[in-house]
Amino acid sequence: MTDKARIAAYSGPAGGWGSLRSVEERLLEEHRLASGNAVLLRQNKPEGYSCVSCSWAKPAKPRAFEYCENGAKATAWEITRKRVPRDFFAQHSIAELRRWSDHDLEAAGRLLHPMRLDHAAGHWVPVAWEDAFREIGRELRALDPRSTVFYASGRASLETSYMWGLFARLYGHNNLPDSSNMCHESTSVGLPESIGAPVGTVTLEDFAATDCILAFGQNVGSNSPRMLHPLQEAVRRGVPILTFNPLRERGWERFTNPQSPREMLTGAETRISARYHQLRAGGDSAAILGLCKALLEGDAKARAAGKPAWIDHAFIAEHTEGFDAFAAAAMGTPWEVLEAHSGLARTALAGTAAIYARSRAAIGLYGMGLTQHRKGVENVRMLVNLLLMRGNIGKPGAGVLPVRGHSNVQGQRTVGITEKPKLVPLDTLAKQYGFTPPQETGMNTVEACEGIIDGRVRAFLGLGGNFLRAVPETAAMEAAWPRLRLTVQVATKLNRGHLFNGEVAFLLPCLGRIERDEQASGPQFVTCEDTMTKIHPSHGQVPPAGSRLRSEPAIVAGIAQATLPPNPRLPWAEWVGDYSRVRDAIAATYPEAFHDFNARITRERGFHRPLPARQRVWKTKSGKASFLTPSTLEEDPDTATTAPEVLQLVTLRSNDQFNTTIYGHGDRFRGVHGTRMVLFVNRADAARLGLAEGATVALETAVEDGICRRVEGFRVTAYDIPPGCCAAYYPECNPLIPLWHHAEGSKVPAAKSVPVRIRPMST
Ligand SMILES: Nc1nc2c(c(=O)[nH]1)N[C@H]1C(S)=C(S)[C@@H](COP(=O)(O)OP(=O)(O)OC[C@H]3O[C@@H](n4cnc5c(=O)[nH]c(N)nc54)[C@H](O)[C@@H]3O)O[C@H]1N2
Ligand SMILES: Nc1nc2c(c(=O)[nH]1)N[C@H]1C(S)=C(S)[C@@H](COP(=O)(O)OP(=O)(O)OC[C@H]3O[C@@H](n4cnc5c(=O)[nH]c(N)nc54)[C@H](O)[C@@H]3O)O[C@H]1N2
Ligand SMILES: [Mo]
Repeated sequence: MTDKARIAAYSGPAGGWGSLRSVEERLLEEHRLASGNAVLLRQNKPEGYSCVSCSWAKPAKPRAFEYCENGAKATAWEITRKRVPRDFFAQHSIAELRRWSDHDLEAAGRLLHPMRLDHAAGHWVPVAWEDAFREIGRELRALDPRSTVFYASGRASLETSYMWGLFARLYGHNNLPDSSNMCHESTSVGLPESIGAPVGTVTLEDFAATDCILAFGQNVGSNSPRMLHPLQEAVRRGVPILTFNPLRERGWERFTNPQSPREMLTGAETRISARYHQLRAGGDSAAILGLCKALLEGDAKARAAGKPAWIDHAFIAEHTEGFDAFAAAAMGTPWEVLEAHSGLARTALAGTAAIYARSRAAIGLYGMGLTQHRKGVENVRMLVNLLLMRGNIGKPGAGVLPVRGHSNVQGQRTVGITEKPKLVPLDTLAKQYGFTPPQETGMNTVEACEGIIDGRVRAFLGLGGNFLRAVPETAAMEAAWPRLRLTVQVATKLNRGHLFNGEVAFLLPCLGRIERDEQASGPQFVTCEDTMTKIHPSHGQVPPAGSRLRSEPAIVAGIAQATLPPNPRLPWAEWVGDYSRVRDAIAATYPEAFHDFNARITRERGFHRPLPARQRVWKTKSGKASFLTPSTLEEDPDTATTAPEVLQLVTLRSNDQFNTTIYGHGDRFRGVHGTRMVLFVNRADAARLGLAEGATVALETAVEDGICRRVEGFRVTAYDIPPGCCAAYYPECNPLIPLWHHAEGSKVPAAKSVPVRIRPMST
């Protein structure tokens, strides 16, 4: 915590002048104030680049400024003028760098030179690209492929991701965990069971046609600010937005469009949510069951009085199964139980259900507040239940909308980044490349961590990301990591994950998506899929940060060629020379989604991949959309406790970070300046537990498994958060999350409810 640390309630809206100031500060820090603004004009445009921040959809007719505060920060971060010079590591040993903060490591600038770890010297030393590839290939050939893990963070393009997954399978494994395993995997598991599709059904056009929006567990102002534009337009049409979140997030309260001169000059604000429910963390299933119960009760009354039904009975009869059991469970659960688990009053839930019952077409959107729980998969399916009750899937203006994180995280799965072989057309791959793909299910993120801790995993290759910092159980993971034989990290900037390495270790710097990528056939572009299943191109704009950087496809191909026996059906070098050849290969593997890929991406500049659920074709076992009857309303049965001093910790993102990338030490919307070591607690809990405002405390995980998990140095801050919950930032809190505390079915770490005890610290 710095001396400048200050916490004071923020009175401004999301967006507004604070947003413009924040972007300017960031451009200044990266020495990009003049040129940065010009680059930003080409963000999310057909001939421009796709934002490297979140995966929110790009409109067909972009605005002049199709970017937001945090997209601008992500751009500034990538096109920074700061560089890690060749002799940087000779001056800064691994041991020293471990004492640097996450912010300071990345602030060193762009990585420029491939590096090999010199253990004796204790630092990274430059290595030639070809020597690196040769040695990685030699190491991989000596290992059992099934003891290796190829991680991908959700930023890599469709082209790179396809090559990465293919390389893993040719080499002999499906150990392809990705950031999605910590994120929307609860969606990828839950939605297929409910509606027979792993992705959301909403398109941007639906926002223009909807007349009701239900928003669960997502922080729009910080994490997908461009969504505030369609939300603002919806509010102006009188669409009620019904929000469920333990915290009063400013983006769901009010917004001033920083790109509207009128709003900026007059200070006009749009009130976003019509109703704001501050439910208990983990209370969503109970809240949704309450809404459904209120719908059932309202429906019975309305029909008895000869009024229009509250439930779409015809849709339910024709398109769904499991309704009767679900309705019986809702009716059989007493209101007191629903109130206790959700933390919401019956009257509040009934009022919101009545608004929903009057709507014609509703969207249900959500983020990590639903997925990162022990019951994350059930939470997602419960939201679908609520939508199915009124036929809100597969009609204009309606649908389910997981708001994805990384800009191509959804697309990676589409082109084969998954540990589950059943999600990949293995027969097609076998024919296309003349090999026998591995059939065995691979490791996801949690399983890869288990394998690293128990020694089964011998090598870890990371295509971007900051695995070690993003996963739970930091202490055990950092201790186990150096026992790996081989670690390879492909990255743009230095992070803590690069300071823990195997016996043989490489750090390979790559081009970012905003940079021009010249290959043998000329300038290349890549493609990504957004959260609304739209595929679009991204063209690099600025010169590369350094002349020795290689593109991600070139690095993947380099390692693959050095590892695999030659195979004339795998033209790695030609693929690197011309990415349209990779797109041809993707089209051959996935013809339904990607037929005529190159022609369509050039001609139409983007296309939606087909989604049967949008047409009410349900690719589920029963051929119908399926109601889930919840197994329990206990949010986190594996750590349930009644001890009064235990609070449920929610781990949060600030408005000044992108995952483990910390742009600055503050969180404007929550009134935090100059620090990230803040513990938000309910005022009554603070009084009850004897915690003085501003006191410094430690957090300890309240589970009995023989491991002491503790993080120190948080400043107690009374906050508007429901009793029994507290909140602090990710990734600082990751050492507190037990590896086994994850969602049933999807294994997404349950980062939104970690039972903790608060311990005083003498300062
Ligand atoms: N600027 C910026 N943009 C980002 C990112 C970033 O770090 N910075 N990260 C990207 C990535 S990878 C992702 S996955 C997304 C993440 O975006 P979000 O899905 O918004 O994730 P979080 O910031 O973790 O916040 C989740 C929200 O859920 C609420 N919440 C917590 N627990 C519960 C609960 O039990 N129930 C309910 N209903 N709500 C709850 C929190 O108060 C918070 O508002 O954003 C993406 N975009
Ligand atoms: N406690 C807690 N833990 C969480 C979460 C939480 O809410 N709470 N959220 C989870 C979620 S939703 C996610 S998605 C994960 C995120 O996990 P990751 O995706 O693994 O982490 P990031 O912080 O996004 O990765 C940042 C690093 O990516 C590298 N990078 C950036 N751009 C590029 C590029 O173009 N190419 C390459 N090769 N590298 C690049 C940079 O070196 C940078 O340091 O964390 C998860 N962990
Ligand atoms: Mo994410």
